[in-house]
Amino acid sequence: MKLYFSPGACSLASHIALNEIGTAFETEKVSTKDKVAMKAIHAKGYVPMLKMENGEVLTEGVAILQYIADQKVESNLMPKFGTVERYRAQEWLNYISTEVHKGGYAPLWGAESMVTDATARTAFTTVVKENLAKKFDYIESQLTGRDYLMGKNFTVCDAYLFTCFSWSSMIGFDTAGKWPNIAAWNTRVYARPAVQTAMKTEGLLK
Ligand SMILES: N[C@@H](CCC(=O)N[C@@H](CS)C(=O)NCC(=O)O)C(=O)O
Repeated sequence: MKLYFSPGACSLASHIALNEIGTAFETEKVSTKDKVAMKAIHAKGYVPMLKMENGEVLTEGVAILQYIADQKVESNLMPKFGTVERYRAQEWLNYISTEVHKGGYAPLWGAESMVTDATARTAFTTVVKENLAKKFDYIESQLTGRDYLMGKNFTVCDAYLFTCFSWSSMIGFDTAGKWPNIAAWNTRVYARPAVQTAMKTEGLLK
C-alpha cells in the first residue's frame, strides 16, 4: 500500500491507521497546492489517496480508514462486520467527516478567499466557530467515562477526530479549558506510538 499525504492534512488519520496495523506501507508527500501532481494520481486532486494492493487508488478518508482497518481486523481499528458497533463506528466517521471536518473546520480554512470584507469575515468565522463548538459539546458528552470514541478500544474514528482537532490552533479555534473529556482523550491519542511516528514522519514534531 502507498499513502499519498500532505503534512498535517486529513491524510494524517490514514497515516496513523497504517502505523497502528503495523503492516509495511509506503508514503509519498504531495502538496495540496500542486493540483497537476495531485490529479496525476487521482482526478479528484486531494488527499488522502491510497494505492491499494491491487494497484487501484482509493480516495475518501472514511473509505480509506475502513480499508486500512480491514487489512488487519485483529488490531480492532474498526468493530467486526455485521455488528451494531460497526454501524456505530461508521456513524462516528460520517459525523466527523461531514459535521466536524467539512462542515466545521473547512469553511475556516477558506475564509480569507471566500469572504474578502474583514468585518463580514469576522462575523462569518464567529458563526462557524460557534457551530463547531456545538459539535465538540456533543463529543464531550459522548466521551464521558470512555477512553476513546468507541469505548475501550482506539479506532480509526479517534485517528480522524484527533487529526481534525489538531487544526484548532491554526484556525484560531480556542479549545483551552472548554472540554475536559476531549482534552484527556486528545492527550491519550497523542501519546500513542503510531500517532507519534506519523507526526514525526510528516514533520509535525521535532
Ligand atoms: N472528501 C474528501 C476531502 C478530502 C480533503 O478535504 N482533503 C484536503 C486536505 S484535509 C485537501 O486535499 N485539500 C486540497 C484541495 O481540496 O485542494 C475526503 O473526505 O477524504
